[in-house]
Amino acid sequence: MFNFFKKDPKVAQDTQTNPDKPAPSKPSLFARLKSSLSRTRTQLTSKLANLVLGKKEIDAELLHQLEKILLEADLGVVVTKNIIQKLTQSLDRKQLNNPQDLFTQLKTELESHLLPLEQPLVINTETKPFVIMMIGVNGTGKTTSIGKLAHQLKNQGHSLCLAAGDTFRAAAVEQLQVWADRLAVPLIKQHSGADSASVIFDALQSCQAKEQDILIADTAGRLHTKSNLMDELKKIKRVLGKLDPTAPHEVLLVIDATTGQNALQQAEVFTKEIGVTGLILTKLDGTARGGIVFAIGQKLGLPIRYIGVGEDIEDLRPFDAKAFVEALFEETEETEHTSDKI
Ligand SMILES: Nc1nc2c(ncn2[C@@H]2O[C@H](COP(=O)(O)OP(=O)(O)OP(=O)(O)O)[C@@H](O)[C@H]2O)c(=O)[nH]1
Ligand SMILES: [Mg+2]
Repeated sequence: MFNFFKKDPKVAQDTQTNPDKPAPSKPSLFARLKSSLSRTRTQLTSKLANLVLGKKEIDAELLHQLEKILLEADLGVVVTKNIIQKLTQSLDRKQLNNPQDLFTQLKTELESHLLPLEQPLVINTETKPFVIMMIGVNGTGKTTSIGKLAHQLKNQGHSLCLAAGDTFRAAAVEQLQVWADRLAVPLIKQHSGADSASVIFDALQSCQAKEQDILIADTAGRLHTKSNLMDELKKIKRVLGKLDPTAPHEVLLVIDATTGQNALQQAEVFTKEIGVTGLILTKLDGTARGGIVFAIGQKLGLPIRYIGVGEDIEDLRPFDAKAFVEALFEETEETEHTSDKI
């Protein structure tokens, strides 16, 4: 695929090399984001490139083909229709004169859908502890994201503790214990099968006594029935409120991007039943359907706090709308981007 875009200066800043410093071999955040979105990029932008290949003009038929591509990349009907409508208006006003115009406007439209969702998690340090509850169906990446997030927050200088609130799945406590040991943060836990709300209540008490900055509570992704799970999560919120009426301060819903439209339905249930303040969208590295970010954003209007782009500890990223769209459109060959090394 050939590159339609010059590097955006705002994104490029992040990837500048200081000539005085030897470049470490670690790829920049942007290069990593780009490589993790490669499957979605193939699905979306490579098809776009083929679509306009050899074309000098943009016409209604081409926009029709574009509509199909956007739908196949899981952007969802509403976002796709909205974008095609805007492009059609520009075509009618003779503002889409060549493929470059089309790509430029498409990028702008994509960004404008994502920008309102870019609201990073802000830890209120006056609230001690700031309580984060991690929820979502089983296997979406809750426990792993807790580990990655705890790592980041600790590096930012916060003291924190973890609560092993998934008392249902065998080995869930051990999984979180591995993270707690690795990060050297305290884990409050009980035996498997214990009451989840009681574990998290104890954890908050302990965290309050130690004046820790942040508590992150893991929860189960599956119980015997879905209504059991919702009841348990509601109970956890209730008991937290007994110790601190303002807790939980953040309820993060973890969504697996590889599950496409299913993810959307799950998100709607959790949002309605529990109340969600932010999203973590995981496994964007494992899907060609990263366009689901647009559909989820449009449908739920909830802030996307983080995206998961791999299994490494560093692979949880604050969501950056501009970088996300840029990564979908940028050329992949690393050799063309020597400045991508930091
Ligand atoms: N490739 C990739 N894998 C991820 C990402 N986030 C999580 N995973 C993997 O997804 C799998 C499930 O992650 P968990 O954190 O155990 O999921 P969970 O939601 O806690 O699952 P339950 O405890 O069963 O409810 C693990 O193998 C993780 O390494 C991501 O962003 N990218
Ligand atoms: Mg888990």
